[in-house]
Amino acid sequence: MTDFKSEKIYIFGDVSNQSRHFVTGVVTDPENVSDHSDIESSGSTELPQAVSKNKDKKPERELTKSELFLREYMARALGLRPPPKQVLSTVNLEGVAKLISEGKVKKVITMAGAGISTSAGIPDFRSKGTGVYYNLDQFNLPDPQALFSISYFKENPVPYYTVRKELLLGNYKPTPCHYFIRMLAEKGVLLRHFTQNIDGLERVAGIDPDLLMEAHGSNQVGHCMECSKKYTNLWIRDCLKRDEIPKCTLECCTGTIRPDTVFFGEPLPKRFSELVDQDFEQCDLLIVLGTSLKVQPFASLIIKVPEETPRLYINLEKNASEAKHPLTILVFGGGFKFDDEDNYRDVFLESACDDGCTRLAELIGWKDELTNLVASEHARLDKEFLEEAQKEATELPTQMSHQLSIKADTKVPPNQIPMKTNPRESPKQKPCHTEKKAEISKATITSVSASGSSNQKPGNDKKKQQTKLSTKHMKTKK
Ligand code: CNA
Repeated sequence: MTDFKSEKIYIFGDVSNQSRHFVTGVVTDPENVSDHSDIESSGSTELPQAVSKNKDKKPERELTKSELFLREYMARALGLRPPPKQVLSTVNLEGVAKLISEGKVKKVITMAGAGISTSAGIPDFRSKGTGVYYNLDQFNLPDPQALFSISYFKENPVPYYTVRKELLLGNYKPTPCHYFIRMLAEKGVLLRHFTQNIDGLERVAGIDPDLLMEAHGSNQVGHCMECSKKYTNLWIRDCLKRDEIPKCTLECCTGTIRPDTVFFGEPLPKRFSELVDQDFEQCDLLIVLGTSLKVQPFASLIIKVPEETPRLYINLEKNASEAKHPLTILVFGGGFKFDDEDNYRDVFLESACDDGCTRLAELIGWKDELTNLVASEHARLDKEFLEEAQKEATELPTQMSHQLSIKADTKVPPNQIPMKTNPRESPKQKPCHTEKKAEISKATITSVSASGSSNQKPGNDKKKQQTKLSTKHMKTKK
């Protein structure tokens, strides 16, 4: 365990790709970036394009957004511009609530991180003691981020799936904070919810998918890393329940199934940069919830709203979001200015997200509605989870009796289970070579032998290695 819990800023995304327009960089210490070697891979590619309108005239060029920002910043620093208008009547939670209750904001953006789901039972990354990064000793990783790096996953998916098993198998209920975001949507004031979370709880909470931007993807689907065949979360869950690393079911393929989430070192979805460009310049209130703001390019979104736009940050800790070093300010735009004398728009509420959102709802006059929404939705989900569990319990004996009947059938070896035994998804196995093989493959799926790992098919001596998750690795939380 080294400096991963410190002030490092981590980047999701291939800076040469979709996220090019962001000022992206890894800053070992955001307050000490004078050494340029500390800024790796600046992805800002908005270099001025010379636009020559008239050959005889000096070429004119349009200023890029970054240049405009710098020009405005410098002009303001030199006192050449009037200070931005203060929108909040008071720079505190009451002031924010007043804006909402008086209908003065119509384009609210919410930005969230793992902290909005911890009260649902899903650990975040960086909370001391409970965060995922504090519970990885058993894996002997080169560094904690390796767990979520695509290169390491390709090499060894066991630590990832062992840690993620709990998240993927759990039935989690959205938190009051999730439902507060839904209420903003239902009141017609939510422009977009940008989340770094992959737990899908925003969808479960009933937030319209059009209003959602899951910046780091979602674990609702996955695909084979070799042949790209799609697999549902439910199918992946079934593998994990059997303590197996999900492997492609196609006879000709031995690929590992990966969830469609963004790993470190991968580009963010194209829709992300499109929506950032489209939404942030219109935003009239920014609410940032439960994130350490350490992962780029997400973290620097807070500087993309207009200068007048109030910004509310609800989190258990303030984090290093207040930049002080001039170079940090130039690179990342300054961050929040909670404690500055001339702060006219940044409000920090040191609080759990649920409490903070409930307090905000109370000040707006929505508290009863929020409480009722949470209660009714939780009751509905409890019922659904119970029905699901009952269904699974009744399916189990069916699966076992089916296996017994197969054992009696000499055409299929006893250690192989028919496809039908996976009730939630029947990935259609396509023939790789011949019809005959296809017939056989239809009747079989990979099974784990007593020794640990083989998939034998009649007439096919190819063995598909199936990695079994070690039960000693299952529990990562203490
Ligand atoms: P992080 O770096 O672990 O930071 C979480 C922040 O939330 C910390 O500053 C905590 O102090 C704060 N926090 C924790 N609990 C609460 C609470 N109840 N109320 C208020 N604040 C709280 O996580 P980030 O989201 O900032 O980092 C981005 C990573 C984490 C993304 O790539 C995510 O995919 C990833 N992640 C997601 C999940 C999930 O989907 N639920 C879980 C764990 C990690």
